[in-house]
Amino acid sequence: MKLYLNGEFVPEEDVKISAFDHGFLYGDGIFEGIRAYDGYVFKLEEHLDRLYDSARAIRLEIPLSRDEMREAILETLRVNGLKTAYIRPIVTRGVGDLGIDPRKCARPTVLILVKDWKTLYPEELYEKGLRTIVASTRARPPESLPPSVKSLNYLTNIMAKLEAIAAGADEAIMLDVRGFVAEGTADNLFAVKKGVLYTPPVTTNLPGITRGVILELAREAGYPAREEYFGVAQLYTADEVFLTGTAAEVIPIVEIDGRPIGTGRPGPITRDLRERFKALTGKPETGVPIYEK
Ligand code: PXG
Repeated sequence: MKLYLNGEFVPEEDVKISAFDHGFLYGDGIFEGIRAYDGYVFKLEEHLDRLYDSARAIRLEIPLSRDEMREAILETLRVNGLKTAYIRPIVTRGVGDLGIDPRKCARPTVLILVKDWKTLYPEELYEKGLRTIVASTRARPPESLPPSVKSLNYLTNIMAKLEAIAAGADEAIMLDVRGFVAEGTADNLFAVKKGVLYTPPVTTNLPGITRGVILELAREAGYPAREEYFGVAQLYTADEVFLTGTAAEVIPIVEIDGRPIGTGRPGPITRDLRERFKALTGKPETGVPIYEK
């Protein structure tokens, strides 16, 4: 693959990032995780909105206009002849000095990474569902870095993931500092009880693009959906629980802390929403075309 690096297309093995880049030294930067399906970049405008909002929140000026960024993403896909792919634009504070002072960084680094990924997880995982634990590591409170900033700092989430790995589970569920359910380590969370969907407000988690699509699909399908805080007990006693994210799409959770959720098998509403989600991808109505039609 050729990657976009500061305006040029560079073979991935030749991409060089400075050891003094503050993205590397301090995780000072932001990113997006986007997918293209069958020639259309899914919800590209929503991802661009979030990228530019993340940048603004950390006072990082992306050296490309939004139109230039959109074009750079599409051109990176074209240069590699990709129609179905995973796309990761990354913008760091840039090359600076030792010491965190961002004023030493003259120009942000822009890297657009693409990968030829058709399916990220084996179908079997969706059929079986995930076994999870509730992590003791709490999600970062909005009083420090707001969770809406998709920053290069994932250590809190990685700590939770390590707990899941140590417990022999597939994934961790994170609580906020008050003990309410927040999200997965790289996905938003939904619970279903008596036909109603519940997901925490985005004050404690990333405003996921997939989360937004699922809320819309739920309304269309006639499932009432509520954005409210709930605790671990509501999670244990839910009929269904699932995660949503660009990489995983919609994935069922069948076990939490050794307790089966509902029947212990992926539930009908999770399945229905997954099908409805899949039907939306690769369409001009939900994506930006990579190639002229
Ligand atoms: N919460 C967090 C903390 C995330 O990092 C989501 C929710 C889901 O958002 P979207 O917009 O994707 O529906 C994310 C997603 C990956 C990967 O490649 C994905 C994310 C972060 C790191 C890795 O699986 N972000």
